[in-house]
Amino acid sequence: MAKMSTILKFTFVASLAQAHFTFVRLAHNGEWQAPTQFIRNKTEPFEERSTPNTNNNERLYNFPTFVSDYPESVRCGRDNMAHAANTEVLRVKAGDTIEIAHTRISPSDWADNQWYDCPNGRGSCDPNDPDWTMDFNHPGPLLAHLSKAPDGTDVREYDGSGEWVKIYSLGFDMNEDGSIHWLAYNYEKLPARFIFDIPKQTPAGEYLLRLDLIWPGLWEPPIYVSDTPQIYATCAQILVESDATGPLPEGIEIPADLNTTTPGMRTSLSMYRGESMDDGYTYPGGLLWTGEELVEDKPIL
Ligand SMILES: *[C@@H]1O[C@H](CO)[C@@H](O)[C@H](O)[C@H]1NC(C)=O
Ligand SMILES: *[C@@H]1O[C@H](CO)[C@@H](O)[C@H](O)[C@H]1NC(C)=O
Ligand SMILES: [Cu+2]
Repeated sequence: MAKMSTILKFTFVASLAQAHFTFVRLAHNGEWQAPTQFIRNKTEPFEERSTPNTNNNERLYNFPTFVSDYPESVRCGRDNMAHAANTEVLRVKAGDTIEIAHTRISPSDWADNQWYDCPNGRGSCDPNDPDWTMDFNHPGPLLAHLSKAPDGTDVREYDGSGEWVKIYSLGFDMNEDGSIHWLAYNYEKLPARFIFDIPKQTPAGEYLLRLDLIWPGLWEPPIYVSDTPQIYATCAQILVESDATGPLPEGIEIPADLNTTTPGMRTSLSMYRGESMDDGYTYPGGLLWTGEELVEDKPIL
């Protein structure tokens, strides 16, 4: 039964009001900031260019982005550059702690009680849910990347076309029976919290901090069974103060390295259903920087 309900949930089409999700808010050292205060907003509705495997190029606020949409949309969300100049830059110290929060509620329905009255100090919640739970409707890894604005460039003018270094990922745990449990998705129940540090070794400068949850595409070689991967990117603008003297390690480029065939971006039908992990599965988004070294970002089994 559990399996059956999982399959049904994966194929449900959510209502427009609570369709999909967007990361909209961050806490700095435990203190929640206003929604979109340091995070570039999105434009809705927004017309993406025509993309394969998607029948609707007009996207609303919480809709997914596909890897073949405009590169800017894949990097930091739909029309984000139009909002960059009006978005504040959060001043942090290397080593500071960030928490992020998402919402599934459309901006036209945003109300204070879904940000400021949430149980247990969470940064977002759904007052219409009996448990105030702000859930996710898709499984997949949650990722955070940093991209440094080129020297002399204001981060509010930076489009993210440089390299991106992964500093955090939250994937799945393995159940005793070999099935997998995505920690953000949690079967549409209360998600894990997303708390991570800006590595102490991060060089001083202005950065984009990219937040995403990727629903990998379903791949049954040699053909796609379902849609391409779904991406839910937003970017915060931060200024990192730091005494670090080392360089930032090599990162990935977006969208080139978040494509349909790059590691982690697609799974077998069995993994899609949560029944098992594909051999050698690696989370998407490149290597993970611990601050000390770059490591392969594989599930901990
Ligand atoms: C963010 O964008 C949404 C949708 O375009 C809009 O409704 C909302 O007012 C914007 N928020 C801010 C703070 O600009
Ligand atoms: C993504 O992969 C497709 C198919 O291999 C390719 O045509 C496309 O150019 C790639 N996109 C990017 C941005 O690299
Ligand atoms: Cu979706």
